[in-house]
Amino acid sequence: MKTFDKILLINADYPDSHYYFAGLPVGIGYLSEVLSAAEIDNQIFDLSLERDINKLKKKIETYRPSLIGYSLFTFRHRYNYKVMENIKKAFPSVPIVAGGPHLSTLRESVLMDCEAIDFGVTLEGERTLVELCEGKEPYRIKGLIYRDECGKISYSGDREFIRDLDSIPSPRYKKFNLKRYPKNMNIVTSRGCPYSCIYCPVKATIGKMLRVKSAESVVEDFEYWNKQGFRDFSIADDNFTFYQDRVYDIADGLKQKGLTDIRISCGNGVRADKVNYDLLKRMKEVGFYYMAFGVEGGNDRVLKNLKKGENIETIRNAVKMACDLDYQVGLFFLIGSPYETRKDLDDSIKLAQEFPVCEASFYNLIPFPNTELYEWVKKNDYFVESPQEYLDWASHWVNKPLFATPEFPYEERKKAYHYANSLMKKHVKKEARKREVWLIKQKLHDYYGISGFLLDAVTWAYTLPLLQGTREEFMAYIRRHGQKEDA
Ligand code: B12
Ligand code: SF4
Repeated sequence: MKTFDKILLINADYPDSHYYFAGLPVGIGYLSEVLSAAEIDNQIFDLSLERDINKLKKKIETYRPSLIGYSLFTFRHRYNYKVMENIKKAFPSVPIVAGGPHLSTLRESVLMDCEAIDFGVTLEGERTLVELCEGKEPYRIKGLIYRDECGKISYSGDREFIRDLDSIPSPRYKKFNLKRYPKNMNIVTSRGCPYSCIYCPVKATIGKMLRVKSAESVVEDFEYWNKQGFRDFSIADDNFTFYQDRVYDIADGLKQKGLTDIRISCGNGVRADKVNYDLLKRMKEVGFYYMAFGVEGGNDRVLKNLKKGENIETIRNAVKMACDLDYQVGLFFLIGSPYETRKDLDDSIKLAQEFPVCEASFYNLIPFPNTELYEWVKKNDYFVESPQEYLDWASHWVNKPLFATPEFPYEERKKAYHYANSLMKKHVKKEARKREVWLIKQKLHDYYGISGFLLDAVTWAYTLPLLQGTREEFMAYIRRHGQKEDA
């Protein structure tokens, strides 16, 4: 007899943000799959898609779950606490279990701050959730935060990582209405990252130990989604190229399976010291077209202070290789790393300007709890916003420095963000347009099945009137056409 036999999994909403409707949630995809494998009935409600709490309540009324699972990032957690409180008020007898990066980062304090949450799950949720549903006593379930009979919040300790990722089924999103999501499939082929970058929350959210899926199983995922009509894929790993042999095997597998008409982007960033010319060339041959690099700083002193474990020469070489191989390249930089000065930032800007990239973004650093950066800012009393406040709204797209140092004061940081991003907008203009034209060309090819000279001619005719326009007009044009195509 299962304690919970009907689970409604909810993807959080992030209102008023750049991240409104972020696409298919991979974590919930995995959870739904393992619940189904354990013969536990489950359904999904994606609040970021529906954006209507009344609709959610209706869903609960009709589906009548015995447990509600809520997936949370730290970003906009307060709004989602309110949603859970609202649900609890309407359905007091249905327990709520919350999981996701927010729970792993802030742990017991989440249950202290939101009384509506009955259970919290840290790190990977698959096995913890199934054990909870199967009725194991909470104190015996590793990875579970729970309230005991006296209401005291307890934690049973971290669960061991799933070492063999092939042992859990890959998400197939059978419970999702796939038609309502962008036709770009997120693929996650590994979990964890062994590096020690001082600002990175990944070790808290999914662990420092790197676990990877086998090349065969990754190729199977591509093949499955390609058969469902998907041609665009985004690798969302933190460290996709760590084991280079595996990447070669994936490339061989894609070729053997005849998956020659797919496009793969590495938009979450790869490490410059984990690629080389031959590897990038091989990846390009099998459909990889976009490569982002987390550069972070413009000189070795800044990189050393971030414990990035790379130097500028390695980064410069890797970016050059990717540009030479005609990848669309994105570069990400941080503003205000420990001991960074305004002059150091000029090194970052100069570095970005060396390359014909289609994207270069500068972000204010976010100190996440349980990172070395957070402790450093706290120890030095450098916060200008209180973590309790900014953890709710800080994103890389908001120009509000969260801390400031004597070397790089608040106002200078703000100006630097604006200055660097404005300069980059101009710098990437040409390549960004090329990318947009290229994307239109791919869409024309997909929709009308044309290729070769005819495709070039149609793309030219389609995009020519726009090439004189501003970037904004151009983007508006693409959006309009995107809508038409999707309708
Ligand atoms: C892909 C991704 C995104 C995508 C999201 C796509 C999507 N729809 O899911 C996009 C680009 C939109 C995105 C945006 C942002 N992201 Co992001 N993202 C990631 C990334 C790279 C991979 C996430 C993933 O799919 N992992 C694979 C799955 C299997 O793991 P998972 O999602 O964590 O799910 C597991 C567990 O968390 C748990 N779980 C999850 N939900 C639930 C629910 C229940 C009920 C249970 C029991 C368990 C459970 O079980 C799952 C299976 O094991 C992670 C890095 C990472 N490695 O975690 C960062 C990461 C999660 N993002 C992060 C951040 C900061 C952001 C942004 C705020 C960026 C910014 N600074 O502006 C925004 C906020 C967006 C938002 N919605 O809140 C941080 C999170 C820190 C935190 N404490 O919240 C991470 C760790 C990256 C980082 N280095 O900073 N992101
Ligand atoms: S390499 Fe990337 S994912 Fe790994 S610790 Fe550094 S920033 Fe985080």
